[in-house]
Amino acid sequence: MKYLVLFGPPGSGKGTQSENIIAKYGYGHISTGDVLRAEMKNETELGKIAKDYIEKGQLVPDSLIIDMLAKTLDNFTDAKGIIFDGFPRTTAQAVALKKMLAARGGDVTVMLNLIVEEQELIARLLKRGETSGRSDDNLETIQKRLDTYNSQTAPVIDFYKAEGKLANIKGVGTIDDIFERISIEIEK
Ligand code: B4P
Repeated sequence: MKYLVLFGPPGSGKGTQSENIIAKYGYGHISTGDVLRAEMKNETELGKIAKDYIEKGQLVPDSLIIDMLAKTLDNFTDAKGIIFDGFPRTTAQAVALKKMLAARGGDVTVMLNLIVEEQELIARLLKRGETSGRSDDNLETIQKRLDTYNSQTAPVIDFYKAEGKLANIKGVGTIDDIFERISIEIEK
C-alpha cells in the first residue's frame, strides 16, 4: 500500500489536490482538518477542545491528533493507498505515524511538499474566507497559522528529507498543472 503525506503551509492546496488524487488513483483520504471540523460541528468533546486551538491559529495537541488518526487509519485496510492531508504537522506526529505504519508493515512512500509563497497563501485564504464560513480564514488568524506553520510544522520537512522521502512540488500555477507534477511523483 502507498502512503502519501501531502504537506504544505495553510492554503497551499492540500485539500484541493487530495480531491484530484482520490479521483485519479482511488486512494483513501485522511484530512485531520476535515475530521476536526466535523467534530466541531457535532460539538463532541474533541470538537470543543479543538475549536479553541483552531480559532487561535494554533495546532491541536499532538496526543489528541495521534489518537484520532489511529482510530481513522483502521477504516482503510482495503485501500490501494492512503493520503495523509494536513498530517503530520509536528515532528512528534511524524514519529507517531512511522510507528503506526510500521505496526502495519508499512512506511510513508513519499512526502509531497507543496511550495507556495506567503503572499499567495494569504490571498487564497482570504478569498476562501469570503465563502467558507471558517472561523480561521480571517487575516489575524491566517497570520498566526503561518507563524505556527513556520515554527512547528516546517521542521517536519527535515524529518522526511533525512528519510529520503522528500519531493518538493511547485504549488503555484493552475490546479491541473500542479496535479500533473504530483502525478509524476506518485508514479515514480
Ligand atoms: P487544514 O484543514 O489542514 O487546512 P489548511 O491548511 O487551511 O488548507 P489546505 O492546504 O488544505 O488548503 P486548500 O486546498 O483548502 O487545517 C485547519 C486547522 O486544523 C489547522 O490550522 C490546525 O489548527 C488544525 N489541524 C489540522 N490538522 C492538524 C494536525 N495534524 N495537528 C494539529 N492541528 C491540526 O486551499 C486553500 C484555498 O486555495 C482554496 O480556496 C482553494 O480553492 C485555493 N487554491 C488551491 N489551489 C490553488 C491554485 N493552484 N491556485 C489558486 N488557488 C488555489
